[in-house]
Amino acid sequence: MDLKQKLEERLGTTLAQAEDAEVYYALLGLTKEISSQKKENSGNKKVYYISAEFLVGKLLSNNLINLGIYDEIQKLLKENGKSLAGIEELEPEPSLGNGGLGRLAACFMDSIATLGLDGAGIGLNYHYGLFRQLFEDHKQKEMKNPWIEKDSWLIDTGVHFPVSFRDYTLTSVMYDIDVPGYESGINKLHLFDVESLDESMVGDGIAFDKEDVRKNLTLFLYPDDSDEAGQLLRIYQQYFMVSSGAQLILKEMDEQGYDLHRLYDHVVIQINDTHPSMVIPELIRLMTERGISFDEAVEIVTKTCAYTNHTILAEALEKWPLSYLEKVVPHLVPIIRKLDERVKETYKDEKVAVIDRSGRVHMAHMDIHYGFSVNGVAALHTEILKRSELRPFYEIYPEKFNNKTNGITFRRWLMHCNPDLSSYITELIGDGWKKNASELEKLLAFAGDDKVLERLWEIKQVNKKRLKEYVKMTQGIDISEASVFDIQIKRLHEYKRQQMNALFVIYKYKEIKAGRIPDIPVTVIFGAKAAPAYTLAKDIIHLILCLQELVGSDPDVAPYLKVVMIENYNVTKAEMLIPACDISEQISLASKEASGTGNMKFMLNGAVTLGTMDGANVEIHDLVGSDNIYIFGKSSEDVIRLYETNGYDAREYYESDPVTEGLVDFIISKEMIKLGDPENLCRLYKELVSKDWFMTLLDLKEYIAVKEQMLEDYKDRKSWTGKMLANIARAGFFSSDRTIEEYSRGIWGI
Ligand code: 26Q
Repeated sequence: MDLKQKLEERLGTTLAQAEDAEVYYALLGLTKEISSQKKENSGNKKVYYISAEFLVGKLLSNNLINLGIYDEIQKLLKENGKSLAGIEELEPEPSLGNGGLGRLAACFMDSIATLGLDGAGIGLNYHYGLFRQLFEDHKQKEMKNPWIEKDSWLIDTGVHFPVSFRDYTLTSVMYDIDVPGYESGINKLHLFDVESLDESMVGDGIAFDKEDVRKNLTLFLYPDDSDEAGQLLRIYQQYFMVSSGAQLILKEMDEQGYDLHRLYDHVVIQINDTHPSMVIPELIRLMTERGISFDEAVEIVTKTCAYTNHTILAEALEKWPLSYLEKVVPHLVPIIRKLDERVKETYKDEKVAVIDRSGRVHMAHMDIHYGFSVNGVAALHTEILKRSELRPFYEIYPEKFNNKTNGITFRRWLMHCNPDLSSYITELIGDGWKKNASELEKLLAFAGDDKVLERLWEIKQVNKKRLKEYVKMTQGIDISEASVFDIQIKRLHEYKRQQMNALFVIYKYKEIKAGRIPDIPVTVIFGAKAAPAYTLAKDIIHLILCLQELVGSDPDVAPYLKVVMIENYNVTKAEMLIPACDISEQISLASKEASGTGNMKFMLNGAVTLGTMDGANVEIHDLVGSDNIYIFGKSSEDVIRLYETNGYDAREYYESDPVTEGLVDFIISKEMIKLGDPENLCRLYKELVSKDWFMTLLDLKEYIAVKEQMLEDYKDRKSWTGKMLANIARAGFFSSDRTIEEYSRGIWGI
């Protein structure tokens, strides 16, 4: 295939003469054409991964890599005076997810295609992904975040379905995004959109008329759900997604000539958290419409659906009031009532009811009773589900529970984001690791090889320099690649404890002010979006931005300590930050982070973890051993006990330790009040000393001590690079190819 000729045909001019933007669209078109000619993965059983979020990120480089033409295109562009990196900047990022759950769905699509499995994603085509974050007056401001241009990755399939709500029927239109596997066939990501959508109802920000559902249904990812209109819109979205998906599945069954009575022989539906749970009553409804008895429909659906739990935070477990469902999807209500009655006939324990005494539908409970599999996303998380959160269910259905530790695609999170490390690994151990990630262990043979360790250091330095230049260009902040890059990037949430890291910054600031100068400077980097209605999360962003200014403008401190909060953290920025990291901050309150996947990305790129024994950190610890990870903090058992016994008293920690007191007090010191908004700072201060629901002060002192130890150990370059190597070599387990093989064998039977 002559790629140059094909591109120039699309351009109508020579590559050398074309503008970057023209080249981008030509590459987009060519990539779509090449993947359309690939064979679709097929089989006699197909997995449908239904998810309200697919955080795919930019697709150009990823697809070029997976189609096997990345190197050729890169060379071609270079020969014609263009850079692929520059052209990629023109691609808008589809931010169709909030964080971990959405990014996991995208990694899974990549691995399902790579393993050649028959599968498809089902989701929604949000026109504005997660909001674009701006900083103004040290505060987060939300702007709309469009990604669909005249030419985009979307393919209009012409397929549509009617979706009926109480008051009207909408038409869903199916768009596809091709998902090419790495040197394999392709699968489809089906994103449903509403035909009657009206983008003009949105200004610059993210405000819009929540009532006018016909015009707004797919405008935004998870609009603010702090009021009733927001929650109803969420139910509209969820039903729109699952009804379209269920109709598609039945249509494909018909086309294959399969017997609907044996749906489960040909179809498995993986329900990604409870957001798509209405697919259960909807499928039952559609099957009874086709003449199957209610009882049989229930049995068929139960053998077809599998549920993944991603959280144990009570506030994130969906419970919809029946009255809301009556307003949106009254035709599902009698079905849900019947499903609830069956449960109540068999089990007296109120804790396992589908509908509780207050008339709320527990979506997870419906999934567990009417699905054949329940999985957690890391070993510890699954154990906590079995032992505490879902214990009554585990007692009824022990055989349904299983663990599938999360994973990440090494195509995006190593080959694409860190090409230098990627080719060096290949130079050392060959390229078998790209298809068989456990081969990374061959790197252990170089554990004592100074030349190899030195090269790992150099690659890290190059990546740090690249980040430094980017930070300077985009945010005007000077940082030095000679400093330790300490990075915490993830959604802003109290349980993830960005506030604890901010308290470390205050500690370091005070140390330096007192003349205790660190031998190696430290750069503490944050990236995080806060939900628009999450007040405390926004207060924490305010604190960090104030610290960024305080530290950066103090000539006594700035040479030794910098704080950078990256604006509008997203997948594209993660791809730049992760390869440049020395210390990976994974400091959630033990028992609260189901798995984490950023932790895996950092490890794979040679960062050393500073973390609690939470989520997949536990498995990282098991793999690398205590010498190659820094662990601190109370165990999940201790934390769970503290919650059960009401045993944590923030004020006690605050008052009994002068160091802790000094750090927390600093939040409302005159230096800070001068820079920031007293309302935000005082609210955060009060929260920390009087409530502190996620126990920041519990682990603070140990956190500071262990981080100091880490900074000390960093000085011994040989020993540090040894830790880097150990982390890279042991990361193979966290390939999403491994995770998907486990789903495939253990749940899907494909
Ligand atoms: C629920 C109700 C109402 C409105 C919104 C929601 C909602 C939205 C998004 C609840 C949860 C989410 C997202 C959860 C999520 O991203 N969980 C993360 O999943 C990752 C993949 O399994 C894990 O690695 C993380 O530990 C987990 O936090």
